[in-house]
Amino acid sequence: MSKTEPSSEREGQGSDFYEDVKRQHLAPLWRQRRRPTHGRAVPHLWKWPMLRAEMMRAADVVSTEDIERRVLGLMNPGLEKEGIFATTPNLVGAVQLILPGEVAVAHHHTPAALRVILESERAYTCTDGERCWMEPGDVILTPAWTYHDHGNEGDKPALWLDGLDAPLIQAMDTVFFERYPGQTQQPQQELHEASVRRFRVAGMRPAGYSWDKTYSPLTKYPWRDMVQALNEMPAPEASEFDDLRLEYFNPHTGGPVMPTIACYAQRLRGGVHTSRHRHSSVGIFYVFRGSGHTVVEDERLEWSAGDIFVIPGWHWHEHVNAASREDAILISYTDEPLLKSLGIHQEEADGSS
Ligand code: GTQ
Ligand code: FE2
Repeated sequence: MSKTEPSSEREGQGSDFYEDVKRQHLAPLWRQRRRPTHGRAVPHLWKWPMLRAEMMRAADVVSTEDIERRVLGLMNPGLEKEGIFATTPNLVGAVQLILPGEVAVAHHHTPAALRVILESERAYTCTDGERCWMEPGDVILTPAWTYHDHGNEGDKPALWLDGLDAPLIQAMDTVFFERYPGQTQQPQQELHEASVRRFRVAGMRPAGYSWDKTYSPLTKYPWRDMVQALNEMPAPEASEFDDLRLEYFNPHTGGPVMPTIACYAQRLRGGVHTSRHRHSSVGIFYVFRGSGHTVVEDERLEWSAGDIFVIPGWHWHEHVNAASREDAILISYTDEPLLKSLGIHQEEADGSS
């Protein structure tokens, strides 16, 4: 790389040149600001009582009859400054609310999404005709271009965390969006949660089953199965960086749930203090159970059930759950499969301690 200082330029040769090239929409690379591009997003924690209160206020301000989705985006303070609606450069986390009796109309779009359910009794998401009931801790997919609508048939507010790759798709100028033609809700198959039944028992699938999509054929990953799997996970499988961690995976390929987003659940046992590491993929975490803290570079994020926090890419981090405490469960999603598919995922363990 050339130096950017004016002193590096040949005496008297520069002035007209720089104006001329700019006018012709050319830019000298050697004058670009040199900066690492993994330092824009910052760690941040959103406390649940604040989030919930602001969501309920949003319900006073807008109705789902007037807006597409009642959603508050989790704006990364480092990206917000640049006017980017994002939690990390590729992903956005957002909290959504629908009230009893409300529906969020059917549509589809090129950004892919998943939902981590926070509060819900008899609310559902319908993905490409498959109605999935939402219970706290469930993970539900609405992959790129699948039609989806939400409804609440219970008598309590339904809240969930959305995770989308919208910032990435926007950066590529490839956002397409359509309402479901002619109807607010798409037709639903009579059998609810058919995909969950299809793969009910791990390691088994309907004979001759075929699937040619880029995402998981399993639309919903029930919380009960996740908790059971974490509880039964053999202790020797624990990672020094993540303690007991399971991936929600595509049973057809063994890969991540969607091409751009992977999803994990981890159990941090009482007394665990994980080793520090960093990787170029990000993490957006929902605290499903328990409390503890995560040190991200020099910030300490104190979390308890309901909170949401973000660890940006290439930030050193370690998780701590005090010995006296119950096990904590974190549900998280990440752009790791995106970076891996490009062959640029980087990770590093702390060699200094
Ligand atoms: O629920 O369909 O957070 O379309 C952002 C865009 C949620 C949704 C978001 C969406 C949705
Ligand atoms: Fe949507």
